[in-house]
Formats: sequence, C-alpha cells, structure tokens
Amino acid sequence: MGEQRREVVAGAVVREGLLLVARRASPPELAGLWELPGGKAEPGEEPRAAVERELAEELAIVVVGGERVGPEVLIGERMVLRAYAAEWVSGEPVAIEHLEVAWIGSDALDDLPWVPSDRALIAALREL
Ligand code: 9L3
Ligand code: MG
Repeated sequence: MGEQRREVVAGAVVREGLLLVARRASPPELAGLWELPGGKAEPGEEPRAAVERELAEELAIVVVGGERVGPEVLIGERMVLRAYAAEWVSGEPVAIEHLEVAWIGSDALDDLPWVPSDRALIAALREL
C-alpha cells in the first residue's frame, strides 16, 4: 500500500572540465530553463541504467552512469530527482527533445537559468 515516489534521474556529464546542460522545451512552466538531462526511471529499472537510456534517447550520446551527486530533490509529491555522475563515452549531444544543449564551466553554474529543482544541485556540481 502507499504510493512510492517516482525516481527521476539526471546525468552530470563532465568533459574537459565542462558540464553538459540542456534547455527544456516543455512543460510550459519549465520551457526555456536549463537542467541536467534525464527523466523518469522505469519501474524496476536500475537508476544508472536509466541515466544511460535517457541520455541516449534525449541527446544521442553514450554514457556510463556512475556515483550519486548532490542531494535528493523532491519534485512535488510524487517524484524525487537524483543526479548521477555519468562518464561520456561517445557521440556529440544533439537536442532531440530539448531546445538546445551547452557545455558550461563552473563559473557559469550560478547564473544559468536552471529549472527550480536542479538549482539545489549546483553546490555539488561545482565539486565535479
Ligand atoms: N526534472 C527536473 N530536473 C531534471 C529532470 C531530468 C527532470 N534534471 C523534472 C521535470 C519533470 C520530471 O522531472 O517534472 C520528469 O522529467 P522528464 O521526463 O520530463 O524529463
Ligand atoms: Mg527528460
């Protein structure tokens, strides 16, 4: 009994000292804001596998999911966001579902117009 929160996974991909970020196209209240790319894990799906799948689907890149990064962030009542470091393996990111993608330096973390949930991850992302 009882509803469990759906896990939303996000990948923190750092390459040559830059972090991969993506600008959301939807829903309207998040459109135009930046996030760590990812999405809902499937029921029973291992979170690092979900990171690998989501980044392949959304950005056409191959990554290997790794360690948790930063705090859990509750998204409303029903979802919890968890970020995972992800090692880039191959592919240049393509904005398949996003408006655009970018690689940013740590100096740009604070000023990026983040989706509200991901702002809680900034301090931990700086350490990567
Ligand atoms: N979300 C927030 N921050 C993120 C990601 C990947 C997702 N870094 C939120 C947006 C949606 C929900 O989680 O409310 C599900 O994400 P998606 O499947 O729409 O990407
Ligand atoms: Mg997504």
